[in-house]
Amino acid sequence: MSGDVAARATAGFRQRYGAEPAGRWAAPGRVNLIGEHTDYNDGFVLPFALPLRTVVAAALADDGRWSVWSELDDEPVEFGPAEADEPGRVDGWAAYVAGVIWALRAAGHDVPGARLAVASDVPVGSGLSSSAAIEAAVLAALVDLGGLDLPADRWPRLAQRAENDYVGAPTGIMDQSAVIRGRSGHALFLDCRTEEVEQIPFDLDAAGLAVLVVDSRAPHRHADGEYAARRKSCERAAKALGVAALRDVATADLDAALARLDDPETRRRVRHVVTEDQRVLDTVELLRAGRIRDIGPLLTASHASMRDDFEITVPEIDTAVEAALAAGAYGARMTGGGFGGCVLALVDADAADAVTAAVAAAYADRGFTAPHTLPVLPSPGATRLA
Ligand code: GAF
Repeated sequence: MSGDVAARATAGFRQRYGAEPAGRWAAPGRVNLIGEHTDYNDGFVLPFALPLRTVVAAALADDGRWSVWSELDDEPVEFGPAEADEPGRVDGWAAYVAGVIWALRAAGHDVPGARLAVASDVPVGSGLSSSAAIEAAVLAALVDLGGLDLPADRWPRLAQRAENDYVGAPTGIMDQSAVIRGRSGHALFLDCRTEEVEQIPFDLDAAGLAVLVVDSRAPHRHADGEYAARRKSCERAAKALGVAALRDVATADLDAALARLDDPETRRRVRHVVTEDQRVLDTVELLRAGRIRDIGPLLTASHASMRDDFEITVPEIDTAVEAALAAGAYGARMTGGGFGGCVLALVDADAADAVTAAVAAAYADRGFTAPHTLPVLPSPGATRLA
């Protein structure tokens, strides 16, 4: 896969369907600056959209069916309303497309038949939300092509429904919100209960800073089952504490809440979520005051909490964080659901190469597969391309 991602989607469309697409729609991947496993606890998150994007080239089809080609496969996947209306009937990567169609139809929208070709620079399985990217790009294409009456602030919930109920992954609303509502130069402060957002200025260039994303290349270890288990354990804890969600446990009441829980593992899970919500709020305060460097210790504390309390990190991830910090990063943490995926590190722009090299050297010492590191800037969310 080489060349510009939009050109690849267009070329794929022409080759598969022998016609010109009516348009091209793009949606990015995301990283989460801070606020992990807080979204499904009705809490706070602070992600931003990446410059890496998924592009869908598409046109209407008058047979009322859908055909989707992706550069991950040779042949297009084809289906009609019967398959789209039954969660699970379409599987693999195409389930994210069918899921969006399912969620639109379930919400009463008249989804037009379409042909779609998908190309992506968002790596699959790295924890950068390639699934939310394809959901959002397909959603943008179908809303536009069909002239559907669906304002963009309702897209995240709809895309989440596709993932929860069609694909069957019990994720929260962070990823879809980030890739749809992200804005260049800003992090998205999202209250996952009310879906209220505030765009928080995060101008790395002006501050002489960089955010490095390190793809740990760690094999995913039971990520789906462990994610679902964490979610269940949080829901059980909320019930035991008599609150609607762990977001309702105030930081000042944390010790009292922990004292009411018998199981030490559950106490650790609750402590992570409640302290992580507070770290998001503290990070937002610092960024509002323009103090970007000062968020470093909060990022690192978030990592320690995920490692020790939520227990979702793996050796490759911890190694990358430690090496980045030892090489002078202001802060570093795992980003995303865990059990592999990526680390982000906040560094001086002119230290980016040294930190990248230090992480690679630490990996080599431990005999891990070489990591892949790239600097990223907060980028725009889902959009139609010119
Ligand atoms: C994954 C999920 F999709 C998100 O909803 C969120 O829970 C995240 O893990 C952890 O913060 O990306």
